[in-house]
Order: sequence, then structure tokens, then C-alpha cells
Amino acid sequence: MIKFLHAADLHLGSAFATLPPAAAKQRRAELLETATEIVELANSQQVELLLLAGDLCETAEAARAMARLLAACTAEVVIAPGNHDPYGPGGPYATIAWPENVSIFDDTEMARLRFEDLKCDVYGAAFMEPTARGLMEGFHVLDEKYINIMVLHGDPVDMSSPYNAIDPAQIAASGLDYLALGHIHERTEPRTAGGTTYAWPGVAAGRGFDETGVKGVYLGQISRGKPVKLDFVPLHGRRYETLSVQAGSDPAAAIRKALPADVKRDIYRITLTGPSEPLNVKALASELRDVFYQLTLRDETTRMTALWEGMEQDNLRGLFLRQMRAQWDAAADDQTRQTCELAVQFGLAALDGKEAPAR
Ligand SMILES: [Mn+2]
Repeated sequence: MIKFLHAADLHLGSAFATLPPAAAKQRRAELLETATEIVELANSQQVELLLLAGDLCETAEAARAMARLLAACTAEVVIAPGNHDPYGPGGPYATIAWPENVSIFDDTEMARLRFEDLKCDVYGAAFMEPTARGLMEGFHVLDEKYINIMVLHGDPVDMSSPYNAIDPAQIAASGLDYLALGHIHERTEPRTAGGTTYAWPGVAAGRGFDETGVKGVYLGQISRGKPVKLDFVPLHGRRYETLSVQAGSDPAAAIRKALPADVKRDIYRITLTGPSEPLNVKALASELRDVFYQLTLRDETTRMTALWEGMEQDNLRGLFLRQMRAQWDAAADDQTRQTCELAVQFGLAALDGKEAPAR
């Protein structure tokens, strides 16, 4: 039985260009903490193989830090360079002194690493530039008596992708036990094609609101003739979350109420919606400052007055609005008022023949 850890898309050294320089530097340091966590996890789980499926380092400095970390890893490390960290003659993969336990694929031609004591072959290839074509084309394992793994950066979803499009039919024909992929930043549950299990863990830590939620790695077990066992292991990098909240009469309270228990380390983007008095977003953000690591507020509320516009009209609209307003005025709490407001929004949309508002 072989135990392995599969990670990808660490993107160490990311620019975080939208942040002020000091904050960007801190986020880069935190990405390195995630890389440290991966190595510590590999050690504590006593895995034999750490499979790193590309887009690991965006700068030479990050690659040097990565090399230092990997020297402390008790597992054999296999790296398949991706589109953000292609293997180039002058690049960090070729020029840094990598520790002895690290193997790096260095050609678009598929190569094999044999781990005799594990009775395991690990295949892989490298991006040599920011795009690559068909690295798996025509591939089949050389020795079916061994456990066969491949580490590869590529796109198994979009067949027209310039980033090594991988057809599931190629995977099915490969004879591999496990294909450890990288590239797609949103993780997938394990998939199968033919007798091959394949998966991608997504980014190891979020870096923006397009990478929300819990991020992590796959911990795997593989034995000859048995299904591959894969468990997702969450890591502890900062989380990005987006949330939409009905502002109501007390937006700060509405936000606090909508949040899960502990968000102190998280980075949030909250969009305030629904009818509201004009908001002072700056004051609100400063009031909530200590709740989050970082908060971005977006005001997409509609003005209260706009909601009740036409109330005096002598038609169906006016009648509807007057009745709803009477209920709204009589409402005992914010929630009932919000239900009224939502009912008005839906009612007006129906009267106007428009799309119902998003909730
Ligand atoms: Mn990537």
C-alpha cells in the first residue's frame, strides 16, 4: 500500500496586485504557511509520495522558499510544472539546487520515475512554456505489474484549452491507477475513466473572491487491484467568502446575524441588498472592522422611497402598495418588514411584467 498526498496550484509568490504592498506581502507569507502545512501534513501522515501538479511558484524567490521547505519533507516529492511555472532553461526549476528527495519533470515528452521499493512508477511531463498541447496523447503505462501514477498539469474539462487539454478517453486508455491533476482552481470530487481514478484538489489556499470557501489537498491510499482511496483534507489558509445580505433597518445587525460563527481570519465581500435608507458604507465597514480579517462592502440596496413610489396612485399599483405599506407599518420586527419589502418587490415585478428580484 502506498500513501500519498496530492496538492496543486499553490501559486506561491502571487502578486496580490489589488492589495496595498504590505498586505500583499503578508498574503504571500501566508501562502508559504500553506506550503509549510502541506509538508507537515505529508510528514505527519507518513506518506511515501508528495505529488505536486504544477502552478506551484510564480517567482524565483518563491521557488527557493519552496525548495527549502521540501528539504524537510520525509516523502519523495514529484513535481510536474504547469503554465504558471513552466520548466525553462533559465527558470528556477532548472537553476535552483533542489533537495535530493525532489524530482521534477523537465520535458513535454512523458517520462517515468521508478520507485523500486514502492513497486510504483510515477509518470509525468512538464509545461515548457505557458501553453502545452496533448501531453497525454497516446499514453499507456509501460509496466502493468507496478502501481501506476501520473502527475500532470492540464485541463480535463475544456477540450479546446491551450493548457494541455486531456480527453477522459485518454485517461480511460492510460492504464493508470491514479492521475494527479492540477490547473483547475475549483476542486473536483474524485472521478473515474476506465480503471483510472483522477482528481484535482484545486488551489491550496484562496487568493481572491473567485476562489471562495475551504481549500485543501487530497490524501490518498493506493494498493494494486483495489480502488484508490481519496480523502479531501482542508488546509488552514485564509478563506475568501462572498455573502448577500438584506440591509433592513439595521444593516450591521443584519450582517452579524447572517455570518457563521467565527470569521475573524476570513476575507469577506458582502453585498447589501433590498430596500434601505441611504447607507454610509464607510462607517458601516469601520463598525464591523474587528469582525473580519478584511471586509469589502458593496451597496446594492434600493431606496426605501423608491420602493413605495406610486403609493398614492388611483390604480392597482397604488392599491397594492397602500395595503403592503399598512402591513409594513404594523410589522412587529425587522424580519416581518423585510418579508413585506420582498413581497412588494415581487408584486411590483409581476405588475410590471419584469423578472422577479434575486433573493
Ligand atoms: Mn493555477
